[in-house]
Amino acid sequence: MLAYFNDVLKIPFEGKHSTNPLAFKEYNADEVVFGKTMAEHLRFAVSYWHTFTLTGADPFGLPTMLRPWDGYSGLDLAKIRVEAAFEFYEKLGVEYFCFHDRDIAPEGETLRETNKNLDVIVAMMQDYMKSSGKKLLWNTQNMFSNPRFVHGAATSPFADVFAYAAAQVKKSLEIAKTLGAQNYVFWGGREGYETLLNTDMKFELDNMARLLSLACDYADEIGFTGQFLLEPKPKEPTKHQYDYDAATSIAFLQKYGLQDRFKLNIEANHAMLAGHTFEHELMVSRINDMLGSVDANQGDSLLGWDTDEFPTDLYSSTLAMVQVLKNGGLHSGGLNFDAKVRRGSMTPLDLFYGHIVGMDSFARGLKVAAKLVEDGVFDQVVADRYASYQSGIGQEIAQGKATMQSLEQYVLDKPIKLEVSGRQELLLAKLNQYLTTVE
Ligand code: XUL
Ligand code: CO
Repeated sequence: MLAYFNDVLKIPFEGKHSTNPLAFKEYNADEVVFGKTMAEHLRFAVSYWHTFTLTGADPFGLPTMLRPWDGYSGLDLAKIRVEAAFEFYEKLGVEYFCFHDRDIAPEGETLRETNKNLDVIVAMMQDYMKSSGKKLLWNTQNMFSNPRFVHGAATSPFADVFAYAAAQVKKSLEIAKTLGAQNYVFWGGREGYETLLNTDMKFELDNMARLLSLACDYADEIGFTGQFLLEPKPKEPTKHQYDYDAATSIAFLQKYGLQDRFKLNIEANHAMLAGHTFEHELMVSRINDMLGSVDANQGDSLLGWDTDEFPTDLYSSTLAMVQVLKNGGLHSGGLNFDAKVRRGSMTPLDLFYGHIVGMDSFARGLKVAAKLVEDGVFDQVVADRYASYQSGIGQEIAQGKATMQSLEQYVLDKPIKLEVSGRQELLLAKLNQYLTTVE
């Protein structure tokens, strides 16, 4: 087979003190942590779009990326990308990948032609998946790039566009079934509004839910059993996106009776854009039994847009992994690197460096999180903090036995004096201690 990444051999684990830039320092796939191997906990996936499709172009500049597939176009380009992609997964030692329909095959003049192009590439992927054992974590549909989606997809005011969107989802679900996708994602980049002055919000939300319901019905019809995921994001490209954050998305799914079919795919950079931390969004999802999968990346707090950087922040990866462990794992989900190398990092080697630092950051996060959870470092503090609900009036409140009258009686003559510390600085010191000392 042709090799596209000739400078790179299979990335080995060499440990903390390795000076080899093409080696893992923390990620040791078979090492057992907290009862499972690192590979089983982390379930890393490569995003097809950032790594094989996008070019480094931004609103101010032309493509910068230097890629082994430069110079090809159309279906030839799509085929070479598949070959290169599977070589990349193998050398990196990642078991899963994710894609949008339009990442993997070019659009034709009609949907019929586009679907034919997809069939060619999907058949090729199926062969590669069989021989390599690599798996599809999820696929999704791109209903945001083509100008037909300028006013939305399922939420477009134009019925023809809704029909097109539905047909696109139908085809992508068939692909999910063919390739055995473990999950199926909906991220609605254009499902929102630019101005309320021309928007029937209620009708658009009803239609967004209608398409998700149609997708559930069609999945049942063709026997696709993967987990549906909705990916919250507050804005960009629309001014306001309807699945704003985890809480908004959960309320939306509950209102339309979709909560048992869907979980959430939580992305770190989207959390930041919504004014939340990554761990906040993970916790909101977890406590509602809605944490399905993760788009592992990071943003830049000085910028108001989705920079999709590879995750390197060890605080964030550690606190995220605490939530994942407390969720009992990600089940059919995984950690998908919805992340791109910077525009100036244009060589193929940078693709490896980006993924290696991302994988090492989450492996380190996993090890530290496992010890924090095992030692119950924060659990005891939290339990102590709410101890007043274990007996007396607190227990009556928690058990729903207290009434307005009984509560008033209880406090009427009782001075309330609170001199209990939240111990925030001590807890942060503990976190630092674990981050620097866990082996
Ligand atoms: C966009 C984004 C998407 C979804 C899949 O911000 O995160 O790539 O992950 O459509
Ligand atoms: Co994403």
